[in-house]
Amino acid sequence: MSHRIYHNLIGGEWVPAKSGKTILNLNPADQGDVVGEFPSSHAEDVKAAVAAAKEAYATWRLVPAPKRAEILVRAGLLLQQRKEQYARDMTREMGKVLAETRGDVQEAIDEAFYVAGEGRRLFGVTTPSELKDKFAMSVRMPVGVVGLITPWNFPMAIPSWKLFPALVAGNTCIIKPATDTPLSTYNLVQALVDAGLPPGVVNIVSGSGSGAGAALLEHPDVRAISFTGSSEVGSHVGQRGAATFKAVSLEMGGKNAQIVLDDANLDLALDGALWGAFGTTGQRCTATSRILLQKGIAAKFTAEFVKRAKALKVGDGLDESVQVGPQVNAGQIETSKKYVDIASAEGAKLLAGGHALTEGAYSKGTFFEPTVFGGVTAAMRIAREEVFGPVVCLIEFETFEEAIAIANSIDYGLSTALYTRDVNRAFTAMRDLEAGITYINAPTIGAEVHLPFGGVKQTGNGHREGLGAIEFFTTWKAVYVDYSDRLQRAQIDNAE
Ligand code: UN1
Repeated sequence: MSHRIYHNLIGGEWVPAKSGKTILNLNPADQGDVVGEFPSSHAEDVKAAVAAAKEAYATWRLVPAPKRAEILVRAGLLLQQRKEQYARDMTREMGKVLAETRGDVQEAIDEAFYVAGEGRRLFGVTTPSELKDKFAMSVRMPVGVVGLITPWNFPMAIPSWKLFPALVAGNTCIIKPATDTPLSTYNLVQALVDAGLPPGVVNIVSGSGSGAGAALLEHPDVRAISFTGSSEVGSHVGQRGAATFKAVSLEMGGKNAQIVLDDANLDLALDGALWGAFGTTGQRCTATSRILLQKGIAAKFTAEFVKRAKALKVGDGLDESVQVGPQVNAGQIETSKKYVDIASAEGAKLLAGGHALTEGAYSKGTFFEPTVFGGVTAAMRIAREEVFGPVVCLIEFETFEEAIAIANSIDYGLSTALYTRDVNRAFTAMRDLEAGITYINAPTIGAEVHLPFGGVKQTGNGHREGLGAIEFFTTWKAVYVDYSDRLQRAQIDNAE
């Protein structure tokens, strides 16, 4: 079957990688289905993209922010019109089920309208000067040319979290999409282009992390890098970015806990755990990968959870009756298998799943059974390390305080959830859980675009997307206007 060949977008032109090399984008539900062929870019392509972004910056930064925002509004409307097609493209390249890829496109639509509003805010502050007849204010300026490195699990939403705020703030961008899922970035950027985005303001350079990603990181004219991916790669990105004084925003791993207290609405907690653990085939940085169960409900919850996990329908995400799609590629299957081995060797008890699915229609893709481990203790690797697959572990505890301590005992701090009807404990957990996000009576997944998104400890380096993105994509300038017509020396003449 013939497939389409895609090019990089540089300075408004669609051009192949200079090397002529390409990477195939395969459907994880059917590896014989080639979604498209994308450039394998390297330093010379990145160089051209940065030059184009730099040139475009000279004019884009001067476009009034409310006008920049109008392009986002139009792009949001186009995404609404194209939602179904873009969701289908995304399921085909990434695997998650249609309901979820529709949600992913919806998240980009939400982001467009949310961030477009920022075009009429971008507030600065004024403050009294310490001197007479002097006016003091601070204004937000764009950072310049920014590099965006995005993951495969939210192939349109996460690029939108980075592109839209960067654009409204007046930056120009080079985006390097994940090698597994470039098409959704192309679709997103196509909507921007069709909405009237001028050439060079957004450039796409497809390729691997070691090829295109590294070159972006090393380029001296790139002033900021926003990265979402693993903590291992993120640490490297942060260190290399520091070498050329780039601002670096890192959003990385999680080992998110859902705590269920004895007084919880058990059905609700079960629904939440199932969705949190196996939605997106467990491939969210917010995925529930530890379920902490208080002793009183543990046995009942475990039995019911295992039953429901086993009943989930795994298959091609384009089939509307499927609940759990494939994992994105064979490497992820290997990681899931590796952690099943690790957990078994540590003495955890396999209660459901545990294997790759390879028979019949499954043989064409990269499928893994929804997997549940019981008898897990907080010290085990399966309770501490991110799997990024449909593998969840159950940990039992006696007291609420113990649950908080277990939840906090890991190196990550992205999302957490507590199921209880006790308002005092809910508020205590909201204060004491070490995480960027805490849910009460809702699962660990499902963040909304207009709240701060990000985490503590090895999940991040202090920045936030959503509410925090404008902060990252702007830099403050302090402006003083002296209208006294005489020299006034700060800290010296203010004693008068
Ligand atoms: C991610 O997994 O990197 O909160 C992002 C959620 C989604 C975003 C997840 N809205 O689960």
